[in-house]
Amino acid sequence: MATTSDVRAEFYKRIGMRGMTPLWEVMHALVTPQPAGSCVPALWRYDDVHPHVMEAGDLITAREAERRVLVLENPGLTGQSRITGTLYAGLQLILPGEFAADHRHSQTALRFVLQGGGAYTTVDGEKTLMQPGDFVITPQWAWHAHGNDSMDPMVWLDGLDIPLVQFFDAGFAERPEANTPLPPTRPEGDSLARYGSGLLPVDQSAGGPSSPVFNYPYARTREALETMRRNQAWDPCHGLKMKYVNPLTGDHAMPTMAAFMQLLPRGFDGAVYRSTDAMVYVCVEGSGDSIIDDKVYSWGPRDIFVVPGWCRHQHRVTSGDAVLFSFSDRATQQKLGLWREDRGGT
Ligand code: 1HN
Repeated sequence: MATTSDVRAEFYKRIGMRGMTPLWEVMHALVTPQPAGSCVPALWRYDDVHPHVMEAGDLITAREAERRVLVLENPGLTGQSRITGTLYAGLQLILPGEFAADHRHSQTALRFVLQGGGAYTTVDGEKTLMQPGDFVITPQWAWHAHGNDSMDPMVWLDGLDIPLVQFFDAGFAERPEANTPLPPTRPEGDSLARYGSGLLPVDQSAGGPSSPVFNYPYARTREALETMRRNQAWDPCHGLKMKYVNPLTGDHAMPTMAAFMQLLPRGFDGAVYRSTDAMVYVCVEGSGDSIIDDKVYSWGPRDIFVVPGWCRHQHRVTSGDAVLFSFSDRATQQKLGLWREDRGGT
C-alpha cells in the first residue's frame, strides 16, 4: 500500500514537471520568525592581510588585473565574493606610477582609504587626491579610474552593492577601447566646493540618486566629531555616530549603501545593539573589542570586521579614543521599509 508520503512524493514529482512545487514543504524556510542569513561574524587584521595585498603587487600589474583587489569573503559565504549577504568588499592596491583605466558599471562603489597618501581617483572627469580615512564614492554608471603619482603604495577598502545588483539582474558595465585616461572636465575640488561647503548653487535642481560630493575628506570628518563631542551626550550604543549624506537630499550618500563614522571615547563600554543591516566596520583610530554573539573580536587601526544583521553586539574601547568607519545596505533596507533596530534587547 502506498503511504501518504509516497503519494505526496509522486504528486510533487508530477507537478514538478509542470513547473510547480508545494509551498507547505518550504514555507517555514521562506518565512522565518527572525532573519536567518548565512553571513557570520568575521575579522581581518590588517597586519595579516597587508603582506598578501603587497604580494599581489608583485604578481600582477593594475593594468593587467584592471583592478588589483583581494576580495574579502565572509566565511559563511565562501565562493560568492560577498562580505555580507548583500555587499561585496575587497582590498585594492595601487602602486606608485600605476594607472587603473576608466570603466563604469551599474554597481555603486565606495572606497575607504587605509594606507598611503596622494594616489587619486577620477570620477566623471574630476580628480581627487586621497588620504587615509577619506570616504570616496563612485556613483552607478560614473566613469572612474585610479592612479598613483605619489611615492607610496595606496591600499583602500572597496565596498560595492554587487550582490544586490546581481539579485535584480541589473548589472551593466562598459570599458572604452583605449587605456588612455578620459580628459578632465572639472577642476580638482570642484564638487566639494560646489556641494559640500554648506552652500548649493542657487538654481540647483534635484540631482541624481547619489551625492554629487564624491570625496568626504577624513580631516573634515574628524574635526566635526572632535568639535561635537564638547556638547553632545554619548549614545549608549554608538558613542557619537554620523552618517555620510547627499547634501542635495539629506539622504544617505548612495542609494543602496549607507556609510557612517563614529567616535567612541576612551574607556567606552557600549550597550547591546542590533539592526537588520549587516555592518562592515573599519577601525580608523584607537583599539577595542566588539562582542558579537558572545564572542570577542579585538580590533586596532585598519582592521576590518563584520557584524551580521540582527546579531547582538556591543563595542568596548581598550585604548585611546576609537574611531570606526562602517557601511551597510541600510540605505536599501530603509527605502524598502525593511530596516529595524533593537537597542539593548536581550
Ligand atoms: C571596481 O570597479 C573597482 O573601480 C573595484 O576600483 C572593485 C569589484 C567588482 C567590480 C568592479 C574600482 C570592483 C569593481
